[in-house]
Amino acid sequence: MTPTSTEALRDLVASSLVAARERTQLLTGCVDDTDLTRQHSPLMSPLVWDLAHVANQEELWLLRSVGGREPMHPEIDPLYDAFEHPRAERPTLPLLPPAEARAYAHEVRGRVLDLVERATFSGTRLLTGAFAFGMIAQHEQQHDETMLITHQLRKGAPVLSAPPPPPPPADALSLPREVLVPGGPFTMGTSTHPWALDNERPAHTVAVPGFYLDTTPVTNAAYTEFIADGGYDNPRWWSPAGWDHRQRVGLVAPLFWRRDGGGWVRTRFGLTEQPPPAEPVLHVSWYEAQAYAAWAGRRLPTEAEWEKAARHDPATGRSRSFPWGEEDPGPDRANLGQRHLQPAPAGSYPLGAAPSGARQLAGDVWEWTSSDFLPYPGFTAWPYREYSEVFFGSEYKVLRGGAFGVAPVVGRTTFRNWDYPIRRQIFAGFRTARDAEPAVSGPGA
Ligand code: AVJ
Ligand code: FE
Repeated sequence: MTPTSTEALRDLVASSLVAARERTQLLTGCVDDTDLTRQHSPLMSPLVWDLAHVANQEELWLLRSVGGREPMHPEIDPLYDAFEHPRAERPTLPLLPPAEARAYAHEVRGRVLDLVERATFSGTRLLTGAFAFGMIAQHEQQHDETMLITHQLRKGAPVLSAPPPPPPPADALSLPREVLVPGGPFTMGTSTHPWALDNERPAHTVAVPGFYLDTTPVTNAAYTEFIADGGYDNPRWWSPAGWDHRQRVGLVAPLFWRRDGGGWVRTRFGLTEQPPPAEPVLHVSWYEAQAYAAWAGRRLPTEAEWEKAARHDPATGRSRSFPWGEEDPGPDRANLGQRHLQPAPAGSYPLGAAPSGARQLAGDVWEWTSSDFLPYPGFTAWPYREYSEVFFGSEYKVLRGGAFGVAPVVGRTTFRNWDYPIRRQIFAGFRTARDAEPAVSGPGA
């Protein structure tokens, strides 16, 4: 996405906002008002909160900050400020009922599209490269993913449907288990992508020693072996905090899995089915990912390793926007955009492979990394501290790559997601890594 003319940028802004709204309408239009206002999990907001929050942020940033307009309904602002009310509290607030939330979102959007018609996308930092518009399209898409998680947590008959991902290519079963990423520096983050968010900036050089990375995310079949081998019952594989958590909440398998005779079934958007063996495992916490990696004699990749494997091109020494290069993600390269309601089998999307040979580094499942969510050197909060800065620290772990429910506008390879290491409702899986050169052992080792 690097439109060269104002008109191309205008079209990109409009189509990005429209795509986000179509998805919001799909996710909020397929359930009744009771379902929209109910809380399906204490981890999530009622869907009607997400809907009005998306509109409120759009009003704040595009109509007020960029457009200089007066607030439309200043009295509702505090209701939709994510920092004033934790998710668990939101159902008790005097929220706009569904019809009013829809009308508000519609009204804001109409005025925003008028603004887009006249905007010049220059003069202020918010306007340059249409940043504020891109940020708002991404914000709505991020909440669409949040709403998709709410749908996954919702009990009841399926209301969403989508075709399954295409079958994997013929070579999927004969891929090498891991790829080598040779040691050396690479460029992490970006200073140039106009819609990159503050935590992806600035670009900086990071030295990464050589390592091996799984060619694909860890599959349900591989993860089931870990379960069958007693992985959940052996503290040896778990970090102390992970084991403590595993004991306290009684983890035995990924979220949404349950025993069925000798095997397992899972629920996925209201359907109960056997976990497809070749599909990347989903709904595991960072603690489970870490235990699996230890059991496999490996470890999680660091965030820098992950990004290097995903975008460093050894032929040019440069970092790409996507694993395959600069072209926007299409259906032949990555499972993004909620085209499907599940990850594609491991080994899919050969056209989306990174220079390292690793596949599915964009789309399918978010991948836990071993890293804490920290600012890059030279970070400055922009345009608001509450997007990233207030979350930096060791409580949150970074996830990379995006899942099947991530929109292409968010799917660039520098994008950083983060969550608590206990979280499992997110569309998270992982892949494992190991050092290329065995570490030099210390005295007595
Ligand atoms: C980047 C997914 C962690 O949902 O908390 C939405 C995105 N920020 N509204 C979140 C976000 C503000 C954020 N994550
Ligand atoms: Fe938000």
